[in-house]
Amino acid sequence: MKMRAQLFLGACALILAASVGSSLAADGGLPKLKEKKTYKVGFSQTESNNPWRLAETESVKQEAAKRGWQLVYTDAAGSAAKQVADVNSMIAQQVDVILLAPREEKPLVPAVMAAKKAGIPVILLDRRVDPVAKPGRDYLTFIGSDFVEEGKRAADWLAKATNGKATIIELEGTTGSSPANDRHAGFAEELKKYPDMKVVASQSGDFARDKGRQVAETLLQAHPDATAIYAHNDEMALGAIAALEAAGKKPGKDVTVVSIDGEKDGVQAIVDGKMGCSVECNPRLGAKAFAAIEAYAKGETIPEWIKSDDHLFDSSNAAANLASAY
Ligand code: GYE
Repeated sequence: MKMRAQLFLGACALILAASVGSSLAADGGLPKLKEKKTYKVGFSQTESNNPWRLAETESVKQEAAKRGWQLVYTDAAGSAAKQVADVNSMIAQQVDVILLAPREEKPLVPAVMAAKKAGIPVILLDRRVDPVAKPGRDYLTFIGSDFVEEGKRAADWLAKATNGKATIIELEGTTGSSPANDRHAGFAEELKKYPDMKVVASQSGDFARDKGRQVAETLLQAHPDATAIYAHNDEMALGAIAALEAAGKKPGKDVTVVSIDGEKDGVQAIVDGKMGCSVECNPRLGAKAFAAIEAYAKGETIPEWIKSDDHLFDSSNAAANLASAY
């Protein structure tokens, strides 16, 4: 009986191995990548509605052109369902590697698994997927910033600027995305150190400027006593600044605005005294991604997380950084 069960399991494993791509590792681990002169790389972008996304896409396209590698580019236009379809189409086109900027944590797990099953290594670019999928096993690595740390740095900056006293409105990023989850968690965690700082309302503005403006408008009406706004990105912070001005308040004086990214309009708002600080989140990840592909094909060990080294912009350095911002 035991023997039969073993035979059955062995046969199942064989059928499974035969049905997936030849480059899938025998141990069920990461697909391998052969060393070649050029690669066909898929890049699945999540949306293109803000300067951060455009700067990221530009850095990927530039690096592909520089190396003479083929790029298959898709834009999911803010839809997780379209993004899953985009990845499936890249699998059908037999790309060598997939760079995936996943819109949300959970809905993109099946896309990662489908690529793995097809023998195509995946690199997560700028956002993570749900931790059921593991780096080094289901995908190669995550390249991007520490979002929990970004939230903490924003909280610490605000604590200093307000002497630890603030009534805060929080504008969250895309619901279910890793930067929104982690920036919320990091900020909340750090706030425990400051008993007189309180978030009185927190709502998603989907990382978009106009949505941020609309949500800020509603929340400011409900909480006219707010003294600070924490936005998960500059686009929403700029929307909030417009909402503050429309409500007859002075951003930077009546209400302190703190944010994340460091895009050009954000840095300009700091120069203008309307935004207090923006914790940098570097979108120029293309060169790192292509270097990781090359190293992996050579058989080098790739770290599970290739972390960005991010700065912080405030009135002390904004003017000096304006020219290099995107
Ligand atoms: O902060 C935001 C963008 O995923 C880290 O997404 C990225 C975030 C970035 O739309 O502006």
